[in-house]
Amino acid sequence: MVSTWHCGGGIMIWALFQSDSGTGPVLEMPVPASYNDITQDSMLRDFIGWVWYEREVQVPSRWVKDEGTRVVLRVGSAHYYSVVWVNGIQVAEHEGGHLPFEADIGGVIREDPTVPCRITIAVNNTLTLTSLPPGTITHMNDRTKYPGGYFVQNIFFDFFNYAGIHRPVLLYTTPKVYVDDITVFTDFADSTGLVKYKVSVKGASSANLKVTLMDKDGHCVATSSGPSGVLKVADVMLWWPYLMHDNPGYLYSMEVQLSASDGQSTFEDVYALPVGIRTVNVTSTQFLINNKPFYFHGVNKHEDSDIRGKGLDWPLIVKDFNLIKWLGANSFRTSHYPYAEEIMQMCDRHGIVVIDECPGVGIKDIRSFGNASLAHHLSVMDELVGRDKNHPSVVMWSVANEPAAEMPPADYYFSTLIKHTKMLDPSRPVTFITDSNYARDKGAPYVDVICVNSYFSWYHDPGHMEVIPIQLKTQFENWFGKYKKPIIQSEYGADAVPGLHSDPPMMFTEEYQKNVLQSYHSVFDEKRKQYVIGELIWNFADFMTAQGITRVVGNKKGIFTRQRQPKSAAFILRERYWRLANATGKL
Ligand code: E9O
Repeated sequence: MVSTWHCGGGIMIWALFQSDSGTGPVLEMPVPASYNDITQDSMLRDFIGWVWYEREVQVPSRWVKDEGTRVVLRVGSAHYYSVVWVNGIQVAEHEGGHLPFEADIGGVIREDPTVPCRITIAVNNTLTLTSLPPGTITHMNDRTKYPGGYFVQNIFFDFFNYAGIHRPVLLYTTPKVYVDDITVFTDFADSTGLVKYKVSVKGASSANLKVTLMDKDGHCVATSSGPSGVLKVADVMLWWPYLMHDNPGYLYSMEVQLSASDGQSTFEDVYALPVGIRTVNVTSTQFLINNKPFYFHGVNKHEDSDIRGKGLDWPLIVKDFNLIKWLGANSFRTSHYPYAEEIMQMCDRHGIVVIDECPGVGIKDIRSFGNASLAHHLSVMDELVGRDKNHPSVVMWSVANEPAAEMPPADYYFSTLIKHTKMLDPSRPVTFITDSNYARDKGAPYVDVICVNSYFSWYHDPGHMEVIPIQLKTQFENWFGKYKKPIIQSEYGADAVPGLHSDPPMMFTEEYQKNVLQSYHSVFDEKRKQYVIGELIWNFADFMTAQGITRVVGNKKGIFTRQRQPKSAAFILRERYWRLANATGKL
């Protein structure tokens, strides 16, 4: 949560130092971007370890002079572990690659107002058994095979472990006394909307707070004062998903005005939070938004593109939203880590429903179920819920993807993790995505919705599409029979190299991908009348992976290429999603 943004954004060229001693090559490096694909150097593409970013900025002199101004440095995300210095003084340290962190740097820049502000950010992308995602390092000590000091990073997920400063680095200011955080819970009764809010203030023990809720046209619809309260909205416009209503993604604006005094000076701060009024509930067979059944017909995504890697890129973001709408998709999962806040804000505005996933992907090694891993996972959920709790588009938290959920410690691990997430946010269901066996999955008892990934005729029975109807039906019946909870097919798909064709279809051709999808769809159609509440294709677009014998320059399960051009399967899905949307009808 931040107050007024004063400067920042745009592409910034930073200097990147590559070696421990700081004597390695110094490169120009754009931020935001992964550093891996920017140069022609394969060592930098596959680099594991520390890199240093550095740049000088000139901050406005009134920021330096005015002790009543709080100057904040915010890093949108840096992968994976970061240490930040300003003018050589350490101001922040953060573990985790997909969530923001900040430092109050006012004290440091005031020490010597004559020098420019030098920002240094060291980033290390090494993954360990207790990082999220986890990884291990293998040292290759056989000198007859490998050079001295040779090691490899092992990861238990397939997307490329892009590294660097992936989201904007901003400087902004607030007054010394400021709005630190806002939490809203929304509800409605008949035509009255309810916004229960809580505001936390920092920098003073008390402050006057005025809260105003404005509709889309800027008309005030409710007011309140004080750090908590309930705003009542007559003739409420609810927040509805895309394709469910003529006016999806309706947002009010909740303006919090703070005034405070420390005896000598007065402080004023203002923060405007977009608020969508909606409810989410889960029954044993349905997912309800505003008490109406919602069927997820959507995609799984990645933050991934040519050259930029995982770097935030506005043209790409807007293109992806246009493609999502073209497809008639109403939802996506942030596989397998939190996406940029800019994306979440767009989901709110466009009514795109989100399953918000933390970076708990590839928890496969039993040592990653220990106390240190769990403690870190809990704190990542603190950060994720803290960042995304007010987005109406977020309807469910996913705490992990495809963990080894059949291992004995998974029981305690997931019961603790899910309980903690529900404590942080009692208003949303919680899940994790499983690919384990229904009878042995130790985490499934704790989830609200069963989310299953399966790849029949791909990783299992490759080339045999005829098994799909039988195996998929069995999958659904087993999970529902045991748990009596609604089910989302959270991944399914097949690789297709664009331009490869064969009839009869063969693996890796566009026809094969199309036919796999269609076989799944016929079972979804049967089961969605009962308890299947969603289908998310793997994947929206092709994406880069580590090199390996199962990947031809990346994972090709996209229905769009990495450059966002449609494969044949995209047209199948488009036809289906619009049919599903039209069948339910708008409210
Ligand atoms: C996770 C996703 O990140 N699910 C994978 C996707 C894939 O295409 C990946 O990109 O590989 C599938 C899970 C694979 C299960 C493998 C089972 C192998 C049995 C022989």
